[in-house]
Amino acid sequence: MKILVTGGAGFIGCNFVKLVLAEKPDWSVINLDLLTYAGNRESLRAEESTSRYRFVHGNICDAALVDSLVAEVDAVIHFAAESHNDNSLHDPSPFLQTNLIGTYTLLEAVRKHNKRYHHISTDEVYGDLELDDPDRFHETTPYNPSSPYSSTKAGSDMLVRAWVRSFKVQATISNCSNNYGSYQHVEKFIPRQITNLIDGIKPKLYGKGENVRDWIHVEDHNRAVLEILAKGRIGETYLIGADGEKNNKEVIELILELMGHDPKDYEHVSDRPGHDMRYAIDASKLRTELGWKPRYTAFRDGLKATVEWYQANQAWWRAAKEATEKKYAKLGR
Ligand code: NAD
Ligand code: TDX
Repeated sequence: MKILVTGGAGFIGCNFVKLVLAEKPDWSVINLDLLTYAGNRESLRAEESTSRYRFVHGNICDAALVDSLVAEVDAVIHFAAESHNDNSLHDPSPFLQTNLIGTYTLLEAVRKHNKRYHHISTDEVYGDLELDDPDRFHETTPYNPSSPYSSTKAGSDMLVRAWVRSFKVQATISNCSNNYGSYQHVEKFIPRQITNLIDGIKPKLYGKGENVRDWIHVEDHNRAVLEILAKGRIGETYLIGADGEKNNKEVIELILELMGHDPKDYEHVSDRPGHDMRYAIDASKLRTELGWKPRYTAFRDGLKATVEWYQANQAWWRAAKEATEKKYAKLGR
């Protein structure tokens, strides 16, 4: 099996490539990545010496390049995206380009070459829930995205569904909740707070911190993607989540405690405009149909290992940290 991974220099994509190379000895991987501010080639530098891995620096909107790479492989797993809500509120334009035009470009290539395609998406396409809502998101929840980021991801999902129906493209979609783990960009909530503490800066909580996210370890997400690739039904959507609901205040307090600080020693900063209140996934379809279950069931242990990874790998995040905190300072957050 030869696969094309897009966005493999990003957080989830690089963890996916590592998992595939480690556990699928007869698979080879091409990683197409533009190396935007969010991509880091160092994440897979060691793998570059493996003949089963090839890095291609390029844009998923480049139709000729995408066409030639898709022609070479059996399947495409599409992770590449502009992925940060705060950035999308500041400048939506690259989100429209990469998330919509990039997905369209890939779909046209997989249609032409009749290749298997898996689309990585987010639970944010469903909008948000009230804190006391008894229901969670499931595969039939109506789309109701809130931000430029989530609306472009929702649009990309719709393109995939239309290409399946109209052109019989062999595609599946997964919508996952918030991931945590190693190699996540320091602009995101958990790595930002860990690296703040390493640098002697107080963690920053948006608003009151009551917003709930449904945390899943990145490896559990990627193992679910492998199950969908192996056994998922074409045209189907699978929600991925590990019953990991926590509010932001709880997460920040746990990071402070794990790093030996007073759990109350954080700062409230101005809230994100339109801030989604709660995400929560019902992953029954994935569990019952494909037999997937998460391996990281103790959030505290997964978070502790993540803290240790950022402490031990400062060279990986140092350059991005400075640029990120300059950006947040301009936003007053
Ligand atoms: P990330 O921002 O860490 O990585 C994105 C990668 O895509 C980067 O390496 C970047 O260089 C690359 N990229 C961006 N534009 C590109 C382009 N035009 N052409 C080629 N490469 C390009 O993102 P992530 O957190 O790893 O997310 C990966 C995917 O998972 C995204 O589709 C995201 O919507 C989805 N997702 C993320 C989460 C999460 O919690 N991080 C949860 C659910 C779904
Ligand atoms: O400094 C911060 N303080 C804070 O309180 C940051 C950066 C965030 N937050 C809050 C905002 C959110 O409620 O923490 C929560 C998580 O924020 P992010 O890490 O920015 O993630 P979120 O906006 O929930 O989106 C993430 O999960 C779904 C990913 O970035 C998306 O790519 C994915 O689709």
